Amino acid sequence: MRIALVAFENEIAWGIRHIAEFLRSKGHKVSLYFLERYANVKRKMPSATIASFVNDFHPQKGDVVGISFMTPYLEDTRKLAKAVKKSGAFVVVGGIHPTIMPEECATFADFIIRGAGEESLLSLVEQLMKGKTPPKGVFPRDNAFWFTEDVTKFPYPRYGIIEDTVIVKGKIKKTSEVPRKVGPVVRYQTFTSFGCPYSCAYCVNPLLQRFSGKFGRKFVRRRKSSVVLAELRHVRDRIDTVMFEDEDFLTDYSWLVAFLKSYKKKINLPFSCLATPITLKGMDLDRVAEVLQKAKCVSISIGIQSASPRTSKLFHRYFNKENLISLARAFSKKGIMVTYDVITENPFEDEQDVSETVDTVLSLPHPFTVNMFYLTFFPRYVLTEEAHRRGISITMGGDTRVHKKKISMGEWIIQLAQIPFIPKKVLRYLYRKRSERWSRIMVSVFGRVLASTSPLKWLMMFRIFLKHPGFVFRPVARRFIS
Ligand code: B12
Ligand code: SF4
Repeated sequence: MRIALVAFENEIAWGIRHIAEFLRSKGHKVSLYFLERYANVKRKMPSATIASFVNDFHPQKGDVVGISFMTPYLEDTRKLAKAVKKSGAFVVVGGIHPTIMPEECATFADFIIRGAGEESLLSLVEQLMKGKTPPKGVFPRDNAFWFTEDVTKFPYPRYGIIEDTVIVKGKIKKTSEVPRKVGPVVRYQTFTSFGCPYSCAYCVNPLLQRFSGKFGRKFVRRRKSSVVLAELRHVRDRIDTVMFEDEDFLTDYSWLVAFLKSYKKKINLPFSCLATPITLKGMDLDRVAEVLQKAKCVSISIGIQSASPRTSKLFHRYFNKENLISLARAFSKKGIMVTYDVITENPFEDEQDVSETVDTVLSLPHPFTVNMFYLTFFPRYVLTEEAHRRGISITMGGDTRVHKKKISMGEWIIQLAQIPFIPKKVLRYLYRKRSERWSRIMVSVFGRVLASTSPLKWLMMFRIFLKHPGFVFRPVARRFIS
C-alpha cells in the first residue's frame, strides 16, 4: 500500500512530518506533498496543482491519501478529496479542522482521524492492509479523540532521506531541503512539547483539552530532550537558527535550564521561542532572561492580545501591565528582542478597551516589534460560542489574513510605537487627539511611510546581527561551502 500525506501552503507541516517518520519506522512507504506556498492573501488552490498531485502520486485503488488541514483550507480539501476518490484510493483527513468538525468532513472523506495521527493512522493503515475496511467516518468508530500521552516514543522528522514534493501553480519540485527560509536565513521550526496548560477562549486548546479530558499541565506532553537534540543535530549544518514553536517554551523552569545547557553544548545556534505572561508571573525574570540569553536566545514572542481587563476576562487570559513591563525590561536588558502579539478587530471591544492596549504598548521599553492579528472566529471555539450567545455578528471562516481597507487609529499607533526614534509622548498626544481629522491624517501618513512591517523586521534582524554576527555570516558561509 502506498501512502501520501498532503499539507496546504505549509512546507513546515511538522505534524504530518512526524506522522510520516513514525509510519516509515514501521516499514510503510510514505510520500509527503506540499501544495502551494503560504502567502499573505489566501488564494484558491489552483486546479493545476491538484491535477499535478494526482499525476505525480498517481493514487490507485487501496492507496491512502491523508490530508492535513485547518479551517481556511476546507474548500481546497473538498476539491482534492474529490479528485483522489475518482481513483478509488482512500481519503483520510486529520488535523485541527477534522478534529473539531468531524461530521462535516464525513461528506467528502472516507475516514476522519481526530487528534494525534501517529498511532491512529498506523492502526487504520494496518487494518486496511489486512483487507479489513473499518466502517467509514470517524476512525475508530466510537468518535474517539486520539490523545497520545507518551510522545517520547516517536522518532524525529528527518529531512533529505526521502525527497518531498512541493507543487506550486501546478509545477512540481522534488526537494531535500529543510523548509523555512527568512531571506537567506534558514529558520528551523520544531517543538519540545505539545499542548498548552492554558485555555484562552479564542484558541483551539480549550477544545482539545475537553476532548482529551486532560487539563492544565496534564495536557502538555514533552518530547524526550535527547530526541529533540538529535533532530537538531540532524539538521544543524543546513540551518542557521531554531524556532521552538511550543505554545509556551517556559512552562517548566527546571526542564528549561537542563535542556538549554545541553542545547548550548550540542547545538549552539541562535534561537527564538514563545511564552505567555502568566507563566512568567512570580518567576525571577532576570534569572530567566539570563538563562535564555546564555543559551543564545535572540528573540521571544509574548502574547499581550489585549490589555483591557474586560477583554482579558472574556478571553480567560491573565493580563497584568506591571508584570508585562517587568518582563519586557528583563529581556531587553539581556538584549533579547521581544515581539508582542496583539489581537485587533475584536467586536467585543469598545474604544476604552482598545485604548488600554494602546497605552500598554506605548509603555514598553524598546527595542520590540508587534505582530497584529485580527480576531478570528473558528467554528466551535469557546469565543465563537460566546459571540453566538451574545448575538454578536461575526464572520465565520477562520482566516486571520483579512486585508482591511481602513486601519484604525489604535492600530497605526501600535505600529508606530515600534519605531524607537518617535517619542512616545508624541504618539500619546496624537492618540488623545484621535477625534480630530488632522491627527488621523498625520498618523495614517506616518504609519504608511514609517511603519510598514518589513523595514522593522529588517531592523530587528540587524540588531540581532550586531549581537550575533554569525546570524548573517553563517548563511553566507553555508552557501559558499555548498
Ligand atoms: C505552529 C503553528 C503554526 C506555524 C507552523 C505550522 C506547522 N507547524 O505546520 C505557522 C506559524 C506557520 C502557522 C500558520 C498558520 N496557522 Co497555525 N498553529 C500552529 C500551532 C501553534 C501548532 C501546530 C503544530 O504543528 N502542532 C504540533 C503538531 C504535532 O500537531 P498538529 O499539527 O496538530 O498535528 C497532529 C494532529 O493534528 C494530527 N494530524 C495533523 N494532520 C493530520 C493529517 C492526517 C491524515 C492525520 C491522520 C492526522 C493529522 O496528527 C498530528 C501529529 O500528532 C497550532 C495550535 C495547535 N495547538 O494546534 C496553530 C493553529 C493550527 N494555526 C492556526 C491557523 C489559523 C493558522 C493560519 C491559517 C493562520 C493564518 N491565517 O495565517 C496559518 C496557516 C498556515 C498553513 N498553511 O499551514 C489555527 C487553526 C484553527 C483552525 N480551526 O483551523 C491553530 C489551531 C491556532 C488557533 N488559532 O487555534 N501555524
Ligand atoms: S496561551 Fe496561547 S496557546 Fe495557550 S491557550 Fe492561550 S492562546 Fe492558546
